[in-house]
Amino acid sequence: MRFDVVTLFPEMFAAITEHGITRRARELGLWQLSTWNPRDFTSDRHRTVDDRPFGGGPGMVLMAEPLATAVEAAHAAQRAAGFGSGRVVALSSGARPLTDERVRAWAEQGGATVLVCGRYEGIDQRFLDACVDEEISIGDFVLSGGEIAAMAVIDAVVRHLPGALKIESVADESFATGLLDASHFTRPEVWRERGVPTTLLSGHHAQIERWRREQALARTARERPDLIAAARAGGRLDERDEKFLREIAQGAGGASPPAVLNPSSAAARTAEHSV
Ligand code: 9D3
Repeated sequence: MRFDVVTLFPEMFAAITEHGITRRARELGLWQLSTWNPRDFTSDRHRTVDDRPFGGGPGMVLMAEPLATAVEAAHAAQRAAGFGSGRVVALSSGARPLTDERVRAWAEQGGATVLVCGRYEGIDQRFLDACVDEEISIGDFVLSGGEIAAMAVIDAVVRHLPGALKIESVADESFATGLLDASHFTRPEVWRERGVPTTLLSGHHAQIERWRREQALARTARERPDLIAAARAGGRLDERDEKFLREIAQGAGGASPPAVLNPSSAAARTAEHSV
């Protein structure tokens, strides 16, 4: 798999080439990265990549020509490396957010992609119309540019490539099950007077599995009730799950504060722990 990133800040991509799972996967040859700086595709003395918006307004707009020339260079390199000219995807704050489903499909499809990172107020619309196949965002919040979003996308896709993970993490299934993860604990068994849920120390694997399932159900019901509805609609909840959800809905009453005001329900959890 190959990513060619059009960016004014190529050095930022060291974050994924020099660290962690993405670094290892790249060293294993599972994916390649090249960066293309629009500044290197300018022809004026000042290497200008941006200009003031027609119609007025704050900030600067990335000019079409340096971006288009950079994309063409990226495509030529993709072809030379034995990939076809890949899809061109722009990271845009104004697009639909990427989903886990599309990330998995992307990893499965493989091949080459050109990612175009915006900066400043935005990108000349004519470049987007003429050269870009798709625009994606990573969520409804404002970043300073497309680079961190591009790295998030690459990270999300690469970890799905066969061989990228040392262990096929159960946590990775969290979106596959459609539920949030259960809590995790490690040594020491008591930390600052806080114990570990006794079930996890019991060695009863079936009980541990059930405890984790119920933790996941409870956390998801509290933090992301929309995911409970989706799991139900997708037939991913069995009768035991539904019974547990009815029980916690009873217990929750109407008086509990919104989850966001209840810092991870640490106090409630501690009460049932081993210390
Ligand atoms: C303050 C400027 N904004 C006016 C509403 C427009 C704007 C321009 C450029 C907002 C963000 C950006 C830079 N962001 C991205 O390029 C970006 C992004 C994001 O901000 N959030 C989530 N996903 C993405 S993908 C690219």
